[in-house]
Amino acid sequence: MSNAQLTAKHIPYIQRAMRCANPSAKELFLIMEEKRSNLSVAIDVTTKEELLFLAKALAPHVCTIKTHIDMITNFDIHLLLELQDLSHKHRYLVIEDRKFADIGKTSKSQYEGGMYKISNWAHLVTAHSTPGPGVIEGLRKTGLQLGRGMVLLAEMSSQGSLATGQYTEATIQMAQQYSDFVIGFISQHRIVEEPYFIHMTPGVSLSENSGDFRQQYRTPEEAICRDGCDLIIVGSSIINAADPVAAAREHQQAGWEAYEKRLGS
Ligand code: 5BU
Repeated sequence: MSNAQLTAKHIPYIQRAMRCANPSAKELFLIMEEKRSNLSVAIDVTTKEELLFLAKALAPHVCTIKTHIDMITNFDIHLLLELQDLSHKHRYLVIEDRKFADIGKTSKSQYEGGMYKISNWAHLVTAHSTPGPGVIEGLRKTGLQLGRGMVLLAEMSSQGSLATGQYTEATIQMAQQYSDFVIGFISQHRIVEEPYFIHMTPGVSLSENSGDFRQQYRTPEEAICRDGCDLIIVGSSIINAADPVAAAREHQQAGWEAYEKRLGS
């Protein structure tokens, strides 16, 4: 296949890193290549002890750790300092799955202020595109100078999601307008061909998992080879496993094998 014919899903992560204007996007592709991991673990737990225990144990296997910091009942600043320390030591990025969805001014205040001061520690954050470009502009004002990035929700994994069709198309256009800060999408499929945009996908599991509350799952191979996504987000199948480290290793391996298969296809 000549270079001109290569679509993003056939380009190695390392080469895609070189095409990124955003430093966090570049770093993410480099970490994925270096650690041979396209696995993000969603550590959805309710105490800082559990979060740190799992972050430490799973860190060698993942390229990112995804948090819902507002689930933590005993949150304090030490949790963030330790998460940051671990991210340097084990080379992973932190995605705070905050799903900002307000006007730009409010989202900006929620991003940099309040109890969590998310912009201080999260390399990446998620946002809905429902408010229009203002939400990107608000977060970008704070995040760009810190080298942060954001990920737009273009599709969701839950059955009956309204993020389809024209909504997804409009989300793509918003991302293209601000590609210095929007590093990619949460989606269920590859939706664009620009190699610097990363497609992160939740709703992934190796086990025969039927999700609660209409969550839908498919395997790493289906997500990466069939659907063209770049990074798999796995929560309960790892963190609720009898042996979370072994489950992380299995998902890492399955995700990486699917990626190598895709490159060769
Ligand atoms: P699970 O336990 O593997 O189902 O966890 C999936 C995680 O991804 C969880 O933290 C969700 O909040 C998150 N998620 C999702 O499942 N589906 C989506 O469309 C988006 C986020 Br956006």
